[in-house]
Amino acid sequence: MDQARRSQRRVAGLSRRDLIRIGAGLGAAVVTSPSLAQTKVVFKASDVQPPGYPTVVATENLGKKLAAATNGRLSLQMFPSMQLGGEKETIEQTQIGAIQLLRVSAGSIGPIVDDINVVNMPFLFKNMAHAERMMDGPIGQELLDKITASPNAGLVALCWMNSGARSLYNTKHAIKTISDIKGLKFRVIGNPIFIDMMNALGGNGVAMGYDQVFSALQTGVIDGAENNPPSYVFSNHYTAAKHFSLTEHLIVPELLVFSKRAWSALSADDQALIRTLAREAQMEERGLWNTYEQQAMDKAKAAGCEIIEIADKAPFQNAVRPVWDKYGPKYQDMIGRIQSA
Ligand code: GTR
Repeated sequence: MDQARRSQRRVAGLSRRDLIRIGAGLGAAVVTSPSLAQTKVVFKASDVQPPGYPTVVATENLGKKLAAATNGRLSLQMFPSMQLGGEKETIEQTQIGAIQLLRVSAGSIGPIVDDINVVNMPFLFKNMAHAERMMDGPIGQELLDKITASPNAGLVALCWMNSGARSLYNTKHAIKTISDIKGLKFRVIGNPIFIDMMNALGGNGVAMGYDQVFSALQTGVIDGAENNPPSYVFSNHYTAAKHFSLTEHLIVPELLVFSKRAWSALSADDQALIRTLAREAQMEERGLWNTYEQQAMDKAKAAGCEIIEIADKAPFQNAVRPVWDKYGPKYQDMIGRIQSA
């Protein structure tokens, strides 16, 4: 092989075999460009939420900054709206490295990393500002590190994102007091804490993928679900379930995680860059969230949905005591620290 051809095949100091090995390790698209003497890696990013959703926008912006900072060597392609599968499936794909960057709910990570379930306890956070203090401070970092250190998770946790508070909505009637929940079937994220919570509130908790909720509401397989206003509206659940009660029983933060397999193929500098940009995404998403949540509420009202304020949440808080009795002792220390954050 003459010198010119040899140097064409050696990109950024790497042989063709090296490049193929790195590409396989990253599970990402690797494009080599001889003229640029550069290896381009395009990470696959996934979110179950639609385009325009705050988590999707903040992650896309992370990708743009990554491309700018590396002269296009690293970039990401976002697959929103469950294009790559529901939340459970995309976690599995991230674990094996087929997806590199995933935005996922802490509700879905709890069954994989038990320590994370502490943030899935009903009525744990007093309000969003309290949850944000947890995310931004040492407890937030400690919980991210627990995911990363978990040997079976296969994930590197990069940052948190705001997801507001989750409330109950249903197709049958207005829920004004706790007795109105009785006998109704509510979809929850597949996590035993949420099933127990729903049952403790007097309903029947049914675990189901986010991708199935809309049609299950339409066909009557479930009577209701629980989520934040943007998910209620921008996943179209509001067109089937007209009664939205502001129970705000859960404040479940979101997470941005990287595939550990792909992560270990990156240089320390690239890892540090991605961590920095993820922290920026955490802050950016928060600003987007407040506007988007307001838009969702306005849209639901304009569509004639009944938005019910719950003046007294105490009966709901009392009803979930069995959940605290069952799971609380396990997380006692962390719960105490979060409560005083
Ligand atoms: C949303 C969250 C999704 C997913 C969904 C669900 O609020 O953004 O990641 O967890 O809830 O209920 O499945």
